[in-house]
This record gives sequence, C-alpha cells and structure tokens, in this order.
Amino acid sequence: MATTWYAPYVAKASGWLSDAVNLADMAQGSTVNLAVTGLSRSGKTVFITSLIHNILSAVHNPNRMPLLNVVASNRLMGTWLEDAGANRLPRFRYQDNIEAMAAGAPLWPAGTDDLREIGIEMRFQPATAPGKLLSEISGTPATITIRIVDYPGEWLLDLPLLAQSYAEWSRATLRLYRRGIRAEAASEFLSFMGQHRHDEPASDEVAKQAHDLYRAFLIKARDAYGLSHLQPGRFLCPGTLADAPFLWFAPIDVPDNTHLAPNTLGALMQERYDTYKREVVARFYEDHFRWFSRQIVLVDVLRALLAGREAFEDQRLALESILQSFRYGSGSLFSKLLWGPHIDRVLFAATKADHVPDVQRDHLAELLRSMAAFPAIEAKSSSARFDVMPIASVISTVEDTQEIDGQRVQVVVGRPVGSDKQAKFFVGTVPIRPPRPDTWNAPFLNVPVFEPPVIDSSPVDGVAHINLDRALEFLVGDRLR
Ligand SMILES: Nc1nc2c(ncn2[C@@H]2O[C@H](COP(=O)(O)OP(=O)(O)O)[C@@H](O)[C@H]2O)c(=O)[nH]1
Ligand SMILES: [Mg+2]
Repeated sequence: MATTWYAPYVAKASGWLSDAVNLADMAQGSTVNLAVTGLSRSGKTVFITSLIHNILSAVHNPNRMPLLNVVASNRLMGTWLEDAGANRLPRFRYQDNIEAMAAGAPLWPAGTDDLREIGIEMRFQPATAPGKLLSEISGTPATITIRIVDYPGEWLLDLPLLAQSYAEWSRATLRLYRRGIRAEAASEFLSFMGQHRHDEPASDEVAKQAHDLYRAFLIKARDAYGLSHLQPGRFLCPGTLADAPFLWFAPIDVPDNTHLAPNTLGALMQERYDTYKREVVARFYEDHFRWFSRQIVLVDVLRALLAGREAFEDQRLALESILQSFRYGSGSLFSKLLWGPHIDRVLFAATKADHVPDVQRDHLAELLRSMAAFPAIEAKSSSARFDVMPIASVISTVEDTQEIDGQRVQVVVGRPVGSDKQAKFFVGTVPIRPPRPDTWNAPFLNVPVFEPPVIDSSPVDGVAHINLDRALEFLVGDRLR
C-alpha cells in the first residue's frame, strides 16, 4: 500500500506528528524487536512462554493484563503467532513449553541456552490522534509484530572482553578467581595452571586440559556456589558453537609488560582468545544485539541474596558488566567498540517474585535497583530509559501466615516439585539495600522449586502472573498507542 503521499501532507498540517509516529509503520504494520535476557535459570523461557500465553489470551480474558493500556482501554482486537516464515533463528518453543506446563503433572519447560525467536502480532485500535486518523484513512486498525528474542545473559558478560587483550583479561580473571569462595571452586584449575607457564611450548593437549578444567570450574561456581560473573559467556552457554577448537583456551599467568612469544602456550591461548572475541563476541553484537530496540533483563535477585555475601557481590559485578551493553554515552565501552541502532528501553526485572509474600515484592525490585548504578545512567541522555520492577511469570504459590518465634509472619505456600505435600517458604524481610558485611546469613542454595499451577494450554484464560502487563507496557506500550 502506498503511504508516502499523505504522510508529508498530514505532517505539515499538524505539529503533533513529529514525535516519532511513523505513519508508514502504523499503516502497514510494524515490528518491534524485544530481547529477553538474563543469566541461566533466571526465568527467560518461562517468562516468554507466559507472556505469549497471556497476550494471546488477553482478547478473551482482559483481566489478566489490566496494566497494559491497549487491553485496559479496550482497544485490543486480535493477537496471533506470526508464521515462522523465513526467520533466521530457531523458533522459540512456545507450544511445547505451554503443553509441558499444562500436562497432568505440571512441569517447568526444559532449559535452553541458545538464541531463539518468536513473533506475536497484535491488532488494535490506535489511541493517538495520528493513529486514529490513519486508521480512518486506510480503513484498517493498526497492527504490530513484537519479535521476541531469547538469548543468554552470559553472552553480555563478554562485552568487556572486546576492550581487553588476552594478557589483561587473564590477569584480571586470575586475580578475581584466586580470592574467597572462587578460589575454593577453582582449586583444581588453579593447581593445574600452577604447573604450566605462558612461555612453555604450545601444546594443544595442555590447552585443552586447561580449558576443560576452567569450564568445569565455571559450571561448579555457578551451580554449587551461586556465582554469576563468569567469563567467557560461551563456556557456560555455548549455543550452537558446541565444541569449536578456538574455544579451547583459559586464563594463564602473564606478568605485566610481557610479550607472548610465538609457539608458546600463552601465544596459542591468545590466538584462540582473539578468535573468540572476533568470531563470537563482536559478531553477536553486530548480527543480533544491534537490532534489538527494547530489552528486558531478568535477574533472580532472591537466589543471589540467599546464596550469601560473595554470590550476591558476584551478581552485582555481573549486573555492572551487563549494564555496559546499554550505556551509550560518549566514552562508554559500547560507543568505543560498536555502532548501530541502540536499545532505547531497558527493564530490569526481579523474577520469581511469588517466592516472597506480596508485601516483600517491591523490596526485591528496590534491592535490584540499589545493586547497580541505574540512576546514574538515567541521567545520561544518550543512554536508554531504565526501569526496575518485580515480576512472576507464573504464580506458583499462595500466601499464608505462620507463627515463628511467637510472631505471626507472612509466608508463601506451594508444592515443591516431586513432593506430595505443600511446603511453606519464609525468607524473612527482603532488604532494600545490599546487606552490611556483618549481617549476612550462611549461604542457602536450596530455594524450593515450586510446581507451576494447573494451566490451560489453549490461550483463553491465560496464566496468573505478577506485573507481566506492567513490564510489557513499559517495554512496548508506546507502540500500542
Ligand atoms: N515460582 C516461580 N518459579 C519460576 C518462575 N519463573 C521461572 N521459575 C523457575 O525457574 C526455573 C528456570 O526458569 P527458565 O525460564 O527455564 O530459566 P532460563 O534459563 O532463564 O530460561 C524454572 O524451571 C522454574 O522452576 C516464576 O515466575 N515463579
Ligand atoms: Mg531458557
């Protein structure tokens, strides 16, 4: 459909068209790329599945999404999944996931660690004057495609690598991993590296062994110690790279001002590291990240909080690294290394908020807000708009009270997966600031996994959630006006 002729005409007639309303987009349907990320197990798969299910259901059951303006103002006319068409990425498995959750014995969807996408189309009556006018001219309501991309947050931890040489990265990494519980988790790797020097002859075998031990350490640090700031990201979430030989590297001690001589172990590692940066890290930003305009970062704040001081500090470090990808001001790492369109809205969401009673949920978000330097970034006009909120993609608990030490406290109740009994879960008061060093409890890594509720796999009733509508309104609400 030709839209060009009236756009300039209407634009001239009235000033309100100037603010980013693209008439051609509105008439022909437009696409907004919404990227979903977060570290492993932060809740990406469940979030996308529930979000899609609730968007598809919103036409039938508007009560599920009251904070989404297009629903609340009764303008949503239809929603459907986009055909996979010629999409470049593997498709997000919405159908399989929702069926797993809806089955007789409800299950959480299987984990994934690569890049996936799915499009959802929404047809609506525009709310803004230009949109309405256009709708009248063209005789059709507006449509928009929200293309949702799921990718591991671990990959964003690699952005700083682009600015670091292999020697610099090795030094920083080893310094970090020789302290505290990291040293405990890394003991095998560190003792292996103690027997090898950067200037010994290059050996594929030694490099591979070092890599395997390093990777085993990263997995242990994540799963047994609750750590988050673990690099390189593809060692934990390889995606489609599987076992490419250029991944076989690890940090090695390289003294300051040392040149890595050819044919040494250090030089071999360096070559692989440089390939990794070029072929994997830079490519992800160029081929994918650059096209995202809206981003939600999911953070399991509660798990890190309960996992103890070092795990919590480590998550804070990881958040700081992740944030660098959304800082575009002059002098930022991103602007020095990369170019192209930018993300303009970023939502940080504290997930699984159904693990704490209602009164504690805003604390989760406040704690997340105080973990990273969000306000400072907001002040810089050249960066994205940020917000923080608690969410639960699938409410799996109910509230109750319990007497503890003579006091009645709010708890949540759910059925842990694999158990035939309900269990009460109580975490005390969630602090709104990172706790002081002397106030930490012993690490606790056993946050219960509650069974999801019974879900209807047909998208009619939707799934009970916390704030999915509010999140979507922040992320794409302006495109649904
Ligand atoms: N109670 C509760 N658990 C959740 C929620 N979202 C995710 N989970 C749990 O977290 C696990 C990991 O979620 P998943 O979406 O697979 O994480 P991903 O690795 O980031 O894709 C799930 O298997 C669930 O047990 C939620 O909203 N409420
Ligand atoms: Mg996943």
